[in-house]
Amino acid sequence: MFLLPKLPYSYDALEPYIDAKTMELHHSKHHQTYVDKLNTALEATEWADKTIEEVLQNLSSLPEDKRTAVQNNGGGHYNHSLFWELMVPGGENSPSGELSDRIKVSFDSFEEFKKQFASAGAARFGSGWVWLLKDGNGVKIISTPNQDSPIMNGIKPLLGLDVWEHAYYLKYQNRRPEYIENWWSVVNWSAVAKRL
Ligand code: MN3
Repeated sequence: MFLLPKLPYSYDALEPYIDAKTMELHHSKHHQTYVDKLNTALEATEWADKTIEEVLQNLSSLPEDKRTAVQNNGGGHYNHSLFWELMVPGGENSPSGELSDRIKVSFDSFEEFKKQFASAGAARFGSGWVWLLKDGNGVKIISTPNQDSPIMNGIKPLLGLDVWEHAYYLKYQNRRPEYIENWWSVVNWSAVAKRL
């Protein structure tokens, strides 16, 4: 049985960058629905008591009629649980230590990294996520559709950004690039660094 995690801050804590109403709907409705549908899909199977990571890394072993529901809703549960943890009221300006070094190896500068990450978010057609992953001595950016997640390939993402319209539409309407620009203000870089 999977449970909706409590947010580590209040719904209005990420204002003005992410508004309270969006956070409330996103957490208490969207994420809750992924959890509920995941539980329904896995009810009375051996997978109901595994960790979400185990389930998502073994999608091909699941009963075939459950696979799509678990990919979408299990992915949604994992991705959002991570997303909440990677934001913090007030944010932090930039990464430090090994994370900062890795970003410089791959992108030369933090500014260039942010530019490319934002471009990947803007370019994702429809709904999906943008991710930062480890890559050799550096890091790389990828994006995935729907609720697909690097964890489905056994890769633990360092950072993820939800670019579904439900993540920003109330405040930013169609202005996804503006949402992304503001989201940098609430990124919890120490939480990202801990995932290295
Ligand atoms: Mn979402």
